[in-house]
Amino acid sequence: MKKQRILVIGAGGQLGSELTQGLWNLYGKENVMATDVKDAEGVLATGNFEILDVLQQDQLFNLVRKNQITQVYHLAAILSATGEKNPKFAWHLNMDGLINVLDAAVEYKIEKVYWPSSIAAFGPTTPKIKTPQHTVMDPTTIYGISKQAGERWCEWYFKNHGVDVRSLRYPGLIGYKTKPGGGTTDYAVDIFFKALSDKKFECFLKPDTYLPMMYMDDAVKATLDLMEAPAEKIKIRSSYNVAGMSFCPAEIAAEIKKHIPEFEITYHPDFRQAIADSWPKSINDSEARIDWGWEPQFDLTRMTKEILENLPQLLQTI
Ligand code: AKB
Repeated sequence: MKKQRILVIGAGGQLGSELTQGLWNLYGKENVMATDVKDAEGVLATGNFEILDVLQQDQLFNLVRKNQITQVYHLAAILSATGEKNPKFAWHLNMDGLINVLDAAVEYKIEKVYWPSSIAAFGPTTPKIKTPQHTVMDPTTIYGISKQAGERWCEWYFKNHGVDVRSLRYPGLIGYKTKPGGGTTDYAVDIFFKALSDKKFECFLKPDTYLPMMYMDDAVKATLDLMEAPAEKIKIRSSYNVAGMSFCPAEIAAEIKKHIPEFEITYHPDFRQAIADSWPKSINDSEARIDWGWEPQFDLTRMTKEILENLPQLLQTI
């Protein structure tokens, strides 16, 4: 089998840093080149790392050529809440970054490309419960519009240039090792940090706002399972629905209270409430289960226990 040389773009982010470590385990640290616009921090700095701005096509093409890259994981993006504050830049980064990567795949015959879509590609008239794979998509945020357009670009490069591009529509991702930035679902990460430090948390969403969510270990597993599946099993070249769990702020607060009885949550909804209200509450991921065997491992109870058992130790080392 040909040796794989992996490029991760946006490796310093919430998903990127954990996915890079998953790729180290699979392909060996020496075969993974992690990149970001900012310097490497923490564990990332122990592997191959270079600064890369995906918008600089020359930089990207040179790096791919010099390192004989065979697979790209392109994760650099502006998320939903931050995107609304700087819509033109969000569009520029999210779209032109993706097109630069797809062009590099054509130019250098990259074997496989991974690009994440999101539940944000759905909109207010999408069926909200068990949202199907193929349905109405009318995203209202610039982030969501860029994800929907990105899905179409991926499918187009697959059909017209044969690029083996694969994608997942992630729910809100919850991890504790790296803090997320700029998402609407990020309250479900911050709540753990505040529960430990202050024993209280002010939530920017209403108590009964259900959203699809996924624990980081499941997100890494889903991504690697999708990328490792034989090409003929990948029937969807836009992006696959994947589900982990679905909960609202009141439910995650109640789960945390089981471990930290004095924990209290208060609610002060802001502009992110409208974003959350435009998204599905739960996802039907039967295509992913049938086509390449997707199955999540974590529910709310297991995830909460795992985070509250491990986060205090990690906070001591920072
Ligand atoms: C966000 O909240 O913007 C992201 C997402 C759902 O894609 N976490």
